[in-house]
Amino acid sequence: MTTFNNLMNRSLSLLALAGAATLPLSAFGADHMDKMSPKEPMASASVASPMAAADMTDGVIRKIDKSLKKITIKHGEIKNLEMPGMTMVFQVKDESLLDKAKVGDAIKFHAEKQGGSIVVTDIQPAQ
Ligand SMILES: [Cu+2]
Repeated sequence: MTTFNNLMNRSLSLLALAGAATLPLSAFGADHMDKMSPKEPMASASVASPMAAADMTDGVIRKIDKSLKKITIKHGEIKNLEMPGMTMVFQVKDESLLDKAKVGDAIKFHAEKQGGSIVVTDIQPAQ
């Protein structure tokens, strides 16, 4: 009996935590959480990943190759990839990201791992 009550208390407090975390999200988010096991260890990681997608990194464009969809960026630390600052070549997700880009531009960009390579998915002018 004691073990059962302890388990119930733990599950309830985990559910309460999950509910609080999804409060600012849509009804879909809350519904999604209801179907998850409260003991699911990946629950917090899957909640955190959409926020990691917004990580922008400072950089300066060194080289652009539109035909190969590649851009060379001297970049600061990329926190979501745990990469220190360096100059390197990135693949870009979409060629149109290079339309407004010019060599020497200071930018903020988002890069993430996609299928084993690092891909730039967003480029914005630095403020
Ligand atoms: Cu790098």
